[in-house]
Amino acid sequence: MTLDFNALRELKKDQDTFQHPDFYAIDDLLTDEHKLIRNAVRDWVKREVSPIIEACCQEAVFPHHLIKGLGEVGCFGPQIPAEYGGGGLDYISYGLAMQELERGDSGIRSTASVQGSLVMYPIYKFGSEQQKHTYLPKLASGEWMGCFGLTEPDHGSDPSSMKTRLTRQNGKYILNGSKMWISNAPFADIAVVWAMNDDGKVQGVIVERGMAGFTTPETHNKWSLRASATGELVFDQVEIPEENILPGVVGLKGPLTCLNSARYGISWGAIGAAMDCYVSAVKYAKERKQFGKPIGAFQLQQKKLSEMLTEITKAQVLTWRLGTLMNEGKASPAQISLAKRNNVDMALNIAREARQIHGAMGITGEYPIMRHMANLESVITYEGTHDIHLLILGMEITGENAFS
Ligand code: TGC
Ligand code: FAD
Repeated sequence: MTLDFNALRELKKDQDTFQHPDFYAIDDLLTDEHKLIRNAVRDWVKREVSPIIEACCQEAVFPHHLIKGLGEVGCFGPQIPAEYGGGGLDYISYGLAMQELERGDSGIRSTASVQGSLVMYPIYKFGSEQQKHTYLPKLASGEWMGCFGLTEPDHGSDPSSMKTRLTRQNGKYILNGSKMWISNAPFADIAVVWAMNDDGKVQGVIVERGMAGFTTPETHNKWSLRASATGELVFDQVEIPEENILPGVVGLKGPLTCLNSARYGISWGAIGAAMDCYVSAVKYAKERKQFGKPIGAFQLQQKKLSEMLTEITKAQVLTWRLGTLMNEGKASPAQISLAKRNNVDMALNIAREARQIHGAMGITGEYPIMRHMANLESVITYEGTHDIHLLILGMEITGENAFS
């Protein structure tokens, strides 16, 4: 399906007038730089994403043309040092950028968080100087796109049982196996892939499109994240040059360290989706009249709206504090799990309540509600499911591992 993006942009120009709720004046805790980044991404989303995103989701089209703009507005690796092409910004700036992108659509935030936290970050953290200089600047600008392969058809929550193998054969490294549910896979130029080496340890490698035996079939028929491209990574005797192996880490802590950064970004992103649903619900409740009054005059609707604002405000305070801990290098994986788990669940509940406030209109593409709700069904599953994050917290509290 070909969409006329220029026509859509013209048709829906200036229609997105979003202002974020800030009941506890969280803005007072932000620096001028934070607000600058937040506003720049928000303006870009209003101009480039909002007018086209509904059509993209309806038609299940990934808007490739947005990649350049995402790079220009600094959404690819804002937390990566500037010497490698990143934004050199702090974690609150990174979080605010993810919030604004997900306010537009979870799929667009997904594209950016995979690129920044799951492709650039491992290369920055675990790569050689040569790998950093070769890949990071091109990934920061969006000239190259990447994806992150951890999940396999038979191993999602339990990546330590992965089957993908990196073996030494006749002095060469050979990769065999497959990954599934990989965001950006169908168009990625490179893939950061985690495989089991000959010592039975997880090892990261950079696989480049065009390497013989490497294919990326697209996954179709999704009811969620329809504006994001998802696919498989298939490795059939792929020869990996030694310089493509990430030298800085061995073991599952490699991919899990990257997930800390991405899960943190999601905790902010989910607030964006929740805000969009809340703002739409408030407007609708004030305008829609039944029984001679705006529905917002009825107690039941006020309860829904009050609880939404309460939950958004709690999530804003939580993520701001987590951001300061991230900046100080003190955020623990369990603290990140708490925020990802709480905020995505919060956003999904708000989407469901907002859908009810919009009545039948809530199921249409006239409003963003159903799109956010369907997207959040993926967000609550990827980067560690809702239940896995609960078990991470349970282990932190009790010292007992209830995973296995
Ligand atoms: P376990 O034995 O607990 O740990 C193995 C090693 O890893 C260390 N570790 C961590 N290191 C850094 N950060 C963390 N969060 C860490 N968690 C654990 C740990 O200290 C240990 O190190 P060492 O040195 O002793 O070896 O591992 P386990 O096999 O028992 O698994 C634990 C569990 C279940 C929590 C983990 O496997 C897990 O988180 N599973 C969920 C899998 C997941 O989140 N997959 C996400 C795939 S990527 C994705 O979804 C991208 S979507 C992107 C988008 O579109 O936005
Ligand atoms: P399973 O692990 O099979 O879990 C099924 C159910 O069992 C869940 O409810 C889970 O909570 C529960 N469960 C599992 N283990 C336990 C336990 N020990 N105790 C209690 N309950 C348990 N992966 C990547 O590597 N890269 C990507 O870019 C990526 N993008 C994605 C994009 C989308 C749109 C989606 C939907 C997924 C993506 N994923 C990606 C995969 C994602 O990370 C996995 O789907 C997720 O980790 C869960 O794995 P699974 O789907 O195999 O579920």
